[in-house]
Amino acid sequence: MNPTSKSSSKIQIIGDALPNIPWQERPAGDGSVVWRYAHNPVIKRNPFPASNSLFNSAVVPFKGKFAGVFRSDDTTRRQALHTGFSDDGIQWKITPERIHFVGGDPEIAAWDYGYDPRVVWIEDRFYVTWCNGYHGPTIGLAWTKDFVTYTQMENSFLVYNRNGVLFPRKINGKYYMLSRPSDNGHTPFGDIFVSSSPDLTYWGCHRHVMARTYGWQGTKIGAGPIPIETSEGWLMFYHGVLGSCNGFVYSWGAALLDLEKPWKVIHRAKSYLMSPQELYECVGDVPNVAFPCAALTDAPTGRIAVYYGCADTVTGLAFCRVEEVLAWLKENSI
Ligand code: BMA
Repeated sequence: MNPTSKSSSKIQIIGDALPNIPWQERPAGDGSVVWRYAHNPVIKRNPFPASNSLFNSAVVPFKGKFAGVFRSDDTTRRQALHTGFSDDGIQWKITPERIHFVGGDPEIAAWDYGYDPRVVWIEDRFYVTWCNGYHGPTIGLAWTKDFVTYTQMENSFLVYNRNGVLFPRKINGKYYMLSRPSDNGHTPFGDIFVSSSPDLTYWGCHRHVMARTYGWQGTKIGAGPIPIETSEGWLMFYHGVLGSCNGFVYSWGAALLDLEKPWKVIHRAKSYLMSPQELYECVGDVPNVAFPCAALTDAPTGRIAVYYGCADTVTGLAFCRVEEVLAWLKENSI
């Protein structure tokens, strides 16, 4: 594939236009499917004094601009979620006070820790999922309309679980969520599953989606940004973890899931799309981590901007085009 050639393919993103998507063209001579923002990291580690690190965060279009939920580990190294706003998706104002969820059943609402948020618009509001501490990590769920008040709902699953990622619409009348059952530590295993729910409270019909395999995705895998609906299936970016002699290495790749039965994998990447190679991805609090949690899309042009955590310290931005990712996926499928 020549990634710089204009594709005549009919692959389309099903979604809204986002003409102000943060964007840079692929640098001349760069043959990679995904390319990095030239001024990464787009968000540095300490946008407010008590922040030790700012990474693995979720952004969405909001009122013609952008908003998001951000993971900041503070200088006591507790993990919390913060709101942020931006005019352009590049310069962010992050609220120093952490999000205080309201409305949750007191039995589950006591705050322990929260990290790795995802945010999605479904029907009439934004939903936030995150890794929520409740006798160990599970999937927390809340909704907001204004990024000021966040109403907490029931935790979606039993402990231990991470990487809960909602689909952006109901499928055949049910909500769907990807997740990665795990353990209470730095889990040395993990496959992606999908569950469905009539009401976002009661989850069932759990189906296996993909297993860890080898190499960059040999130890565990987990869904990344909200899946992107395309004319050919759900485009799911996901992280894969390699166990090296010196610890875990987090890269990310892509898969295409069936639109009606999202546990059916149509294509799955053999090789990674991005591995930690830049200094800010390799050096930080946790070396060698590239961990995507959000993607903005501009449907008419097929442009995609991915936000990813770098070395559990800062936030990076990368770009790709849907028709090129899918062409690459078809050629590089397991
Ligand atoms: C996972 C989570 C992620 C983190 C990753 C690499 O278990 O804690 O937030 O990015 O490990 O350290």
